Amino acid sequence: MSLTKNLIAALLALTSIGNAAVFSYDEAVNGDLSDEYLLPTQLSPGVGTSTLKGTIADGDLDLFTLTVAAGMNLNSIKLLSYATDAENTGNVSFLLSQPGAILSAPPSNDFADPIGYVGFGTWAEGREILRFLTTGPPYDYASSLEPGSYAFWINETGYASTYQFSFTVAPIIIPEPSLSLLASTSLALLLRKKRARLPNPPALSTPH
Ligand SMILES: [Ca+2]
Ligand SMILES: [Ca+2]
Repeated sequence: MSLTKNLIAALLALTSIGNAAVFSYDEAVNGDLSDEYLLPTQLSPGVGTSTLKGTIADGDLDLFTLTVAAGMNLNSIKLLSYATDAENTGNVSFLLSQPGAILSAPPSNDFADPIGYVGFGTWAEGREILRFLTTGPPYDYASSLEPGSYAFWINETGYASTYQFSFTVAPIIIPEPSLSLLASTSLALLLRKKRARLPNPPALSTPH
């Protein structure tokens, strides 16, 4: 695909997401993320970096669905900040996720279905979280997530904690074939044509 075609594909992808823009969701301003697993808070990040800030404590569920538009990839989930009990700074909260618009079952401590998860705390501040999400497809240490909906569940069964995540989305770019690949392909075709034109070697006569 030429550079121009790649550019057009990126522009079409940008158009297809309509008015989707980066979001900045703050529970203190926009309200607590849903506790209802059948009605998770809907978030649709546009191209760029969106942020989500909230608090979680035992008894609270923070459930949201992130929808990555066609032609886009989610390339990063980063923990920007985390604060928890001052005397238990090693505490971790959990970010869990399944592909789909909602979780496959109500959130519970004995959630049976496969679900990607990562325990995040101060250890993860400023770090990429997406690559720590495990286990099971599509999360096996993936560096990006394809277009589609992903149900997320932030869980904390101990100390009240605050978190801030960023989500970065970018258009899918199909890589250009490299010049060296083009050159080697052309050379191979040329050699094949030349070989086809060579006359057959004379048949060896058998001595009588
Ligand atoms: Ca909350
Ligand atoms: Ca909540």
